[in-house]
Formats: sequence, C-alpha cells, structure tokens
Amino acid sequence: MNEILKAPFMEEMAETAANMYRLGWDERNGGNISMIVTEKEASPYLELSAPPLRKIPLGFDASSLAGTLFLVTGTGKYFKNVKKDPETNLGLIRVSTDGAQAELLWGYKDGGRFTSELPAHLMSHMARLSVDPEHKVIIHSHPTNTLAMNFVHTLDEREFTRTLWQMCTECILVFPEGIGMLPWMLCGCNSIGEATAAKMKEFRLVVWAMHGIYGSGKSLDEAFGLIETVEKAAQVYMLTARLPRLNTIRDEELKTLADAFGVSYRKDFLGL
Ligand code: 2HA
Ligand code: ZN
Repeated sequence: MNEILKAPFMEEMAETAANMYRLGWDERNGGNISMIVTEKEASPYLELSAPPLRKIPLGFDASSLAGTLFLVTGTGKYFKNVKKDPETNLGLIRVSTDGAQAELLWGYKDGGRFTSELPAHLMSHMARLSVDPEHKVIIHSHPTNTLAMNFVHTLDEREFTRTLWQMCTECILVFPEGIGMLPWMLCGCNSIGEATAAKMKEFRLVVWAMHGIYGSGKSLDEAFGLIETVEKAAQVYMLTARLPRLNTIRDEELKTLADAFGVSYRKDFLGL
C-alpha cells in the first residue's frame, strides 16, 4: 500500500483547507469540506475490504449514497491544523449498505467524528449528483465579505446575484445560474440540510444568511473557485457600498458578455 498522506486527493484537500484558512474564511472550527473519493482513487492507499475502524451513526437516511467514500473534515477541528495533521483532522468514511452509518476507514485519529454539517453535505451531494453525475465536492465556509454583505444587502436571490454579477465582469460567466439563498436557520441539523439540498438542485452556490456559504463542484478547485469569486465580488461591493456610485456594468452589458461566451444564465435575474 502507498502512503495515504501522499495521495493526490489528500494533498489537495489539505491544501484547500490551508488556503481557506489563509484567506480568513474559516476561523476556529468554522467551515467544513467533503469530497467523494472513488474506489479507484482510494485503493492504492487503503485495503477497502478490511473491516472499518469504527461505525458512526449518520442520523438520517443516506441509502442513495451507500458504498460511496467521502473524505470529510472533522467536527470541532480547525482548518488551520488540517495540513499539519490530516489524520486527526480528516476522516475517510464509507456510507454503509443500509445508508444509516458512516464506516470509518481512515482518520479521526483522536476518536473524533465527521463535521456536524454532514447531513447538509450528504444531502447536497445527493442533490448535485442528481443533476451532475461528475459532481464530487461540497465546501462550507464563512468568507468575510460575503458574510458582511448579508447584513447590508437584501437577501433576495435575484437581487443578491445581480449585485454580485455587477461587481466583477467575469462573475456572470463563473456562476451564470446565480446563487441560492436560505434565510437564517439553525445549523447542524437535518432541516437546514434538506433546505440546502433543495437549492443545490438549481444552484452550485447557496448562501446561508448571516452564517456563510455552500459551494459545490466536480473538483475542489471548482467548489473553491466559485466561493472565491463570490467573495471577491462581495469584497468589491463592501469596499464601494458607502461611496457614491458613478459607474456600473449594465444589464445589457452582462447579457452581451454571457451571449459572447455562450453561457446559459438566469435571464430573469437581469432587468431586461
Ligand atoms: O463548525 O461552520 O456551520 C463548523 C461550521 C458549522
Ligand atoms: Zn458554518
């Protein structure tokens, strides 16, 4: 068996967590990441037929993901520490055949368990897989400007998306389907998971008002890049929010851009 800490999926996960921490998006134990790992990717590093180290109840029915492997950040763990100690801060789990348990195959070395937001993650994975068979990653984070914007901007999906599209020319190309928005809700429970997953059928990005954001993608780069682009646009918004506005990217210009690059965008999010 090869050294699992050197597996590309492991190194990329640790690098992503380190970047998110560096950018100030994930204070203390804020944020969580889960990524589908295929058996082909995992098998050079783990004996997949060996009995699991432990079984941890999931608390909801994940039977449609039975047998799927996920690399997941641990509950209470700090993104700051993932890169220097992946085996304590991450776990590789497999959803049991009956969909009720997580079988721990590697990690959570100190007896820990997966993120408290696993219901929202797994339900979001199910939703994204139903619309994109290549989907792999869910990232939850607390990016500073995105969060700040929640307090001073309306929380309407159309208005929030359109404002962000106006802040950087390329936003409409990066997230043409817009951003889903949930009102403030209690986190860590199945109901916010169900609400997030319902939005994830339509959007790859979902804001949890006054809390943070969920991003999804076929890769860590895609999910990270979506959140990074929203955060950049939110930063421009926050830097300019109290200043007189002299210029803007007009709706006709956003349409010209989207048409030129051939992206299918939410036309009803523009005022044309
Ligand atoms: O503690 O971000 O939403 C991790 C979180 C919960
Ligand atoms: Zn959070």
